[in-house]
Amino acid sequence: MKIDASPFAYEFEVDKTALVIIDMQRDFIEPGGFGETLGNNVALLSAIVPACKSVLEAWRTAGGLVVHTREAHRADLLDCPPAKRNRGNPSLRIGDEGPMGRILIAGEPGNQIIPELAPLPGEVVIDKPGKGAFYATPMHNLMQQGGITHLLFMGVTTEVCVQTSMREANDRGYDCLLLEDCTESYFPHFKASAIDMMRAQGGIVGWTAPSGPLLAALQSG
Ligand code: TIU
Repeated sequence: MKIDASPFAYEFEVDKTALVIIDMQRDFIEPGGFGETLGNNVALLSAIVPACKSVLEAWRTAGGLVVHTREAHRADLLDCPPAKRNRGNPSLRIGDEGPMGRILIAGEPGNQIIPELAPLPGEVVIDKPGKGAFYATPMHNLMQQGGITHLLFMGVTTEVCVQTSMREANDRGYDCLLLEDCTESYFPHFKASAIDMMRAQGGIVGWTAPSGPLLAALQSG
């Protein structure tokens, strides 16, 4: 398949491509979670949910591999460096009890992916202790075993976990496309800048495109 993208057309084969949905978990999208403890207005992020859902459903129908990530720490916090826990003096720290359970801890209610985008049985779910999907996770091994060469990115936040993951993927040799209307930041100008910098210099980190051309390509097979 070939779709219009920036800085030029993006070509991929569905069976060698994974849709990677970064951290669409309650911690970032709902009040009372990690995003809000950092001082952010979380209301901005839910606007992308319908577009993400359309892409996810079309991708499932096409039979493509789906990967969901969650920023998640062990209950004993052994995978959470004190520097991360203390940075910015948040109102509630990672591991503290919040309105949706312990902040950013695997298995807690706040750590679940929002119901609209919930993983289906058999889809890959990666719990990651860092901002990137590759650091201290089996992501690269799983993609290599699955013959995946191309990654389509959605999720939050654009300039933090999405950008970090896409840069990690680019350095490992994947051709990456970021879906512009399926990613969001607490800072709209950071979203715009992150998109610009990733596709600049001939696609130095990868490609970007709105979801429309992808949906159209998937529908026409
Ligand atoms: N704070 C912020 O913008 N993001 C994160 O801490 N994690 C993710 O982006 N998932």
